[in-house]
Amino acid sequence: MRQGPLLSEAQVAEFKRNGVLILRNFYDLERDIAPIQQAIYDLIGLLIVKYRLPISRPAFSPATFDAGYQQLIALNRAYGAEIYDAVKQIPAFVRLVAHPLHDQLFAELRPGSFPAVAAGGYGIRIDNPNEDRFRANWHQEYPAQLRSLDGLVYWSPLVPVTEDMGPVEFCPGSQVEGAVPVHTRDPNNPEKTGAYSLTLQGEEALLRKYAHVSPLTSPGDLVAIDFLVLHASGHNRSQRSRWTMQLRYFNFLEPTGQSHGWRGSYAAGVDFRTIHPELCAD
Ligand SMILES: O=C(O)CCC(=O)C(=O)O
Ligand SMILES: [Fe+2]
Repeated sequence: MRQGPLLSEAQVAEFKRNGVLILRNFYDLERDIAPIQQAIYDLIGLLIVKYRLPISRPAFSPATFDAGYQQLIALNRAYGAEIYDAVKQIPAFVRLVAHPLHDQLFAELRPGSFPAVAAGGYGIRIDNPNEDRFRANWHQEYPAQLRSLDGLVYWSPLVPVTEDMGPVEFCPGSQVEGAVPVHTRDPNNPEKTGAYSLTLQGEEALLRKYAHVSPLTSPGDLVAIDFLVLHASGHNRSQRSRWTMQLRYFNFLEPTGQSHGWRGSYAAGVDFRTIHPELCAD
């Protein structure tokens, strides 16, 4: 385990300014990441056997842990949903969620906080090529997650994220807007439901106010994202699914979170409008 602070003063200042910070090689690939990739490989294998699919794969390697997945979803997209629900229950992933460095990082980015893991606020996204239904619109994390206004998403890829894979787009500095009201329907994407359907009030004008960045990242890298910073999924126009991990921490000491008892949002079966009617723009 590393000793002393994880971050330099410059990194803490950068995060304060931008609301987003990339930490290269934050995780130990062999110890933290490869076991998750191995388990995903094994789960894909399990489905190939379960459904007797004519898919053959090379032996496991971290670089190609998802071999067979594109053929699997081409045969039946529902197999992909089965994998998606399964992978967040991989023990090595749940261990990563509670990685000791995560509370330390939170404490360094939010001095004086009491860090907490957002229950149900973790999972592994599989952004399939040319599939837009589950893309995240421009959003802030807070309405979709609640828990506390002061929170961080920890985002980390399991594959090297290339330009054509649609890296996440951020508006650095936009956290100063505070919580922005949202519409609960996406007129451009009526098929979207739940958290996916939220759209920001006055989105166009807001997005014009800030620069946009889409950093490229690799396995082992960690992106820390303020719960109030504006961000959106890119468009995956590559041949490979974009596998990325998300987990969320919040602060037990933040007053708004305390006032509603640190309740969760969609994943906890809560309609955020009952807690924050003022954040509903409908
Ligand atoms: O990976 C993505 O496309 C979006 C991720 C996101 O919105 C998040 O991690 O909070
Ligand atoms: Fe997000």
